[in-house]
Amino acid sequence: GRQTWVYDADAGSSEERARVDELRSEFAANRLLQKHSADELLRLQSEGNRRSGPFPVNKSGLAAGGAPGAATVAAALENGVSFYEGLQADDGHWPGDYGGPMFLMPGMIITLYTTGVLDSVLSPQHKAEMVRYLRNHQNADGGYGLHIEGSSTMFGTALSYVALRLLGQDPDDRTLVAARAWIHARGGAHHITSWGKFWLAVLGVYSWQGLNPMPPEMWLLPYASWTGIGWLHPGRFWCHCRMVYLPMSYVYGVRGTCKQTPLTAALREELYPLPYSEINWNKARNYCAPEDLYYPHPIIQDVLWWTLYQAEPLLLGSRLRKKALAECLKHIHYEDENTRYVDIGPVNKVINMLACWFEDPSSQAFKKHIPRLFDYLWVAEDGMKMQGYNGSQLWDTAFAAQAIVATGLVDRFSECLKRAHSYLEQTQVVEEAQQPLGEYYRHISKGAWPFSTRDHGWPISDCSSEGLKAALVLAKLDSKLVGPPIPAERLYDCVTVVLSYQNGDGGWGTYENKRSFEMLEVINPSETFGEIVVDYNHVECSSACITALVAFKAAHPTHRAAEIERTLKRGVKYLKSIQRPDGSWYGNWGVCFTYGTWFGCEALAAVGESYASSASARSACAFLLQKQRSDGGWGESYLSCQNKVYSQLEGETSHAVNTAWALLALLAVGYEAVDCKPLHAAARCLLQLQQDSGDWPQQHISGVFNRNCMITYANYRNIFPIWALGVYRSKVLKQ
Ligand code: LAN
Repeated sequence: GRQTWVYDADAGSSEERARVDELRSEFAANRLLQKHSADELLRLQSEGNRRSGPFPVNKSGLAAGGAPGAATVAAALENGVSFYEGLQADDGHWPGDYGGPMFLMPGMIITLYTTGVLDSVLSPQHKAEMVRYLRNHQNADGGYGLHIEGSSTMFGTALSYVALRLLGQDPDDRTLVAARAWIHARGGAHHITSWGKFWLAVLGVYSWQGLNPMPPEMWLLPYASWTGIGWLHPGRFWCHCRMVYLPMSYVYGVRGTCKQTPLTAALREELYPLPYSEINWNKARNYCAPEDLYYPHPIIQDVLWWTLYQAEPLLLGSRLRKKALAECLKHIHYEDENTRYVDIGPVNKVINMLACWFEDPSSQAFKKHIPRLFDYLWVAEDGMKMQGYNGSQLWDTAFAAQAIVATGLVDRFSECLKRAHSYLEQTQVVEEAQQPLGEYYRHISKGAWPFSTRDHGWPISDCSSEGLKAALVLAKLDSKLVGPPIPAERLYDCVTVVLSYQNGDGGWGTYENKRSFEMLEVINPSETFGEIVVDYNHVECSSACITALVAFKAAHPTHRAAEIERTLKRGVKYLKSIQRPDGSWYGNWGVCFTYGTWFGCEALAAVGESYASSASARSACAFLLQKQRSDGGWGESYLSCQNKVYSQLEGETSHAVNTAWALLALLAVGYEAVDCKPLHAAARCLLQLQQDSGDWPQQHISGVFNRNCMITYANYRNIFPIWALGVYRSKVLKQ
């Protein structure tokens, strides 16, 4: 599943190279347009694709009411899967763009610059593609968002500015002049969020005095809850929060700083409208540009950080500090070794690397980090970006396999399914992380599926569940066609993991059980991310685990039957308890109510509830139908995620992925028994949006994390329309 990019000047034919250039310029030209008119972009994109489409589908008659012709749907599916099969890698997964956040690549570039390896690690082509990306994603006002679709923030702008400068761009360049003006108009780069302050301090263009403390000593607190203070132990944090603050507190604890260079000296002047020496660092600790503020610090934080700020001079260089730093390093090395230096995510990946270098610049650990940086890079028509993970390989493959099976075209696409099956088999985690797990605050992993690759290996509740469902669905098919099933013992291990993830209240979180309580969110200092301190329950994770256990029970009715039964009862009760009064579920990891409601409906359906039998299903349908648009589709804006209120996409065109989720949800609870008209309209909308190549257009961003940051799931545009049309064909057209 590993994806890396190497530049090859001779790759492809001259026509292909010309086409690549054409796509890039099209993207760059449309970029600003997109900011103003998404519909226009879509039109251009589909025109571009139409030109090269090999399988024109007859779309006549689609505009009329009623069911689309069975032959049209069949052709669209054949075409859609055939195109998508062409994107599959030899090892069976589907590579895809997992970019979106704008704050990741600058951290990597600052790390490479600080450790002195920027020029030896990144080729000139890597750098050129990164610059292309940063130019493409500048907003019309000169700033940069937190993510590619967001309005400008200080976090995005100051870090992108620094990245462009470290990549060799001139301060008089138009892009940089505009970005600098944006920064200065808002007081200067010291108004950046706390994570931004950290990166600027590492680079030596911001004072460590201007940071709220991140004392590594927190790792020396007792863990036990009866001590009271134990509730604050990082071992209880959501793993992503814990793993980011771990190396951050190490680097903070040693004040790891880049040596001064002419470039960093210049940046000290460029980033602020006032002289560097006149900045009041103590005050700057709590500055945050209003554009960036999503979760303002509660007063209790200001008190806490003030107290720790007073204590910091005593701790710096003390014996206690030494002990705390050693404890941090122990956990950093454990994480590196257990993920083969991929690390859990893009943020701790580069800060761990930095910590290893500050510990010992000639260490093996630092060297081992380098090749794994490339796992996070992705090049597309908009240039090179750092992704939100080392890819979404397993997640996409598990969905894709389920989607393709749902089309009924198993014989036709058996080779494709066989490869996907093999990827599932090879990616299941078969060994525990190094023992003792408890000492490293790790949950069990044996039997789980990760989000990306086996090398990464962190277990996740819903990835395990989707992996399990895909494995079960493939195991039902002829193994001569789709390859041998994964042995039952390994599925049992997965069930153990899925069961272990259920929390006391019946719900499921992401990587671990809930180890503390919601109120601890008051110490979330990140300003721009919501709900990072606790591993909360989610409708997606809960639904995925419920549906997986139901599927497993059907295939293996005697294995842990009573336990599974009890788990399901509690799970469904929990799920209903978080359904909103309007019938929807809030989606945490996709946009947004359409995504959450799809998961909610699938879980209801799995335990036998339908429109006819369940009030919960009826209100979910009512919610969805009320949001259906005049073109028959759904189009939800990412603003739903941050505001937690349903928000329609602007423009007339619906979103293929939202439409597919809504259609799948309605079909799951049997809405076809009530009224087929809205379902026909949704199917027509998906057919209408499909390009002649069989692809669907890449529309607005579909993924999200921590309420406020969006993330691209490029594979969704193929997987979900295929899946929804497949189920539509079998349930409604009865084909
Ligand atoms: C992911 C990616 C996968 C995602 C799903 C499996 C889809 C979801 O159902 C559960 C949550 C999970 C595992 C998830 C959590 C947050 C992640 C890890 C990410 C969105 C990928 C990147 C993001 C991570 C937190 C980014 C770094 C930023 C921080 C605030 C630490």
